[in-house]
Amino acid sequence: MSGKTVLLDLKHERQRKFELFRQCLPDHEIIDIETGLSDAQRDRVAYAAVWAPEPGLLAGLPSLEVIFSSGAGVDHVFADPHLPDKPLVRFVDPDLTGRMVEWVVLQCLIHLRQQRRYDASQRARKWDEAFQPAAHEVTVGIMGFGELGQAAASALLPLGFQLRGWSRSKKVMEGVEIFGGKDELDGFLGGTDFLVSLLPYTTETHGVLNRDLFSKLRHGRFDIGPVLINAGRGKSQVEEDIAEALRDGTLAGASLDVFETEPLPQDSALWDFDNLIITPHNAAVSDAGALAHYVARQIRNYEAGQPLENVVDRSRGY
Ligand code: NDP
Ligand code: OXD
Repeated sequence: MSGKTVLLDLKHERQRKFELFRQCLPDHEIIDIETGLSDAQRDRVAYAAVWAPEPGLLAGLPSLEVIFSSGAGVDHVFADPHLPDKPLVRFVDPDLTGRMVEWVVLQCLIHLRQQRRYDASQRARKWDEAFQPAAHEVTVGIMGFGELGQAAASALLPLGFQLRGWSRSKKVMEGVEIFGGKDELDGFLGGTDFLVSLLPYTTETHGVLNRDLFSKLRHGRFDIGPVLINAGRGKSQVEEDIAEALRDGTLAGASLDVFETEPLPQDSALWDFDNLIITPHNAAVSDAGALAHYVARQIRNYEAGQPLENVVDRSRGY
């Protein structure tokens, strides 16, 4: 074995991921943190592929050159207060993007077509004809208009939804009304019926999905809105506010894939709402094969002297 050492600290399917990394990088030494790390191995780790590394683990690797996040988000890596100043590469991949698009489109359609209501009516053997707006009458506003937000918009547009996107810097996409920065947030919210959040978690996005923000969404047009759909990060939402907003009608419905505390505690009030759809932070899982191929490709390019892709800008925090 001539190549450098790759340390894996990944959640789920560890053995499968270990085998896939070995297949994709046959010349490199692959070590899974679970099987233990000798001092000699620790000294030669050049690359680490991690989800939420133990604080201090990465700082204790003297030969570390590059850190790979196994997710698109990097907040769980930044949670390490001793994170060494090495390039941090996030996971940007068509498989992951496709999964997120599936989830967002599904949630928008469930709320548009009032599926939860019809499920309940069916259980009650009730013929329940409700007023049904069409997609073109509903505006989906996407907060966090990056890789995933733009891909979701591209899939929602052909269904007829009206689309708007909000991000820090203004983007350009045909058919999408674009908003940027704090100054344009209220304008963005005021015309939004379904709010989709695909924001990363940073100090700036902490708790942004709160009561005050929900009250600024467009109200009074249809019974089906406004709706909150969040697959960004749980700590960007205030769950007490979501529960209260669902109770008093400030929100007509919600779909949440991410939570302040994961797994969502048994005693959370969120479990009890009929029009709140809960999924267990699996809107877009990182496929083991896609991840191994992605990291291997980046390592091969890096070792051939080419620049790394999708390196996180630490000053932005995402
Ligand atoms: P990107 O970095 O491509 O996009 C992030 C977007 O958020 C950008 O448009 C960025 O603005 C915007 N943004 C960041 N901070 C702010 C802010 N303070 N105010 C306004 N806009 C802001 O990331 P991805 O699209 O690849 O991923 C987004 C997030 O999705 C991840 O960070 C992760 O948390 C979550 N995720 C969840 C998964 C799940 O299964 N639930 C799976 C994968 C990802 P700008 O364009 O100007 O930089
Ligand atoms: C991610 C995630 O960030 O799965 O990729 O949440």
